[in-house]
Amino acid sequence: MGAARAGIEIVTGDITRLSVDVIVNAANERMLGGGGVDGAIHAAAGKELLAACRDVAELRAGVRCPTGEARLTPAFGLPAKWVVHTVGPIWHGGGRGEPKLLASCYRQSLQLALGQGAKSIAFPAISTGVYSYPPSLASTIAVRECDGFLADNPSFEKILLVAFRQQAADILRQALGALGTKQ
Ligand code: AR6
Repeated sequence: MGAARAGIEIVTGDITRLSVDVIVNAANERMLGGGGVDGAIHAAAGKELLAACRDVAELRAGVRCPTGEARLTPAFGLPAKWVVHTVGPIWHGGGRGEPKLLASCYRQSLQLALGQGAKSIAFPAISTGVYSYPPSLASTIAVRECDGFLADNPSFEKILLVAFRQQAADILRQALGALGTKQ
């Protein structure tokens, strides 16, 4: 449903079905799949995605992508062209740098997409599932970072913020509305 701000759109449903240049995966540091949206993306993309993830260099044992960073792979069987894998912070109450790390996920993902010449990207609600980040706080960060990116990169066409459930969409819409009133 409708865009509250040009360039940012909130949609409800399964991110793996979207025909955008880039979809973002809420991965973990190992980058070898998991549950939630990570499991759905790997299942829909096929086994080649796992092989591509395995090929990403390990920085240290078991860490291909540290929390707050992002890595790019092709999207294989998905309608998208690329997958950006980013690792959101696990929520520990907010005092362990979670807001900065989550903002960094959005920023790095958007920069990687830009570097590929992408014009459209879809994000799931990073960290708000297994990693327990409060959805309203996470949504505020998501819309702020996306809005800032679009202000800096006006030729980028579309950022979809994908809510898996209606309640998450309502929370995102509220955050987008609040952003509008601050400017
Ligand atoms: N499309 C869009 N959103 C989805 C989908 C989907 N197909 N499936 C789930 N979501 P989570 P996290 C939503 O747990 O909190 C994994 O095991 C979901 O409702 O997927 O960052 C990884 O391997 C929620 O709002 O990611 C990591 O170990 C959002 O996606 C860990 O979970 C994120 O939930 C990462 O946890």
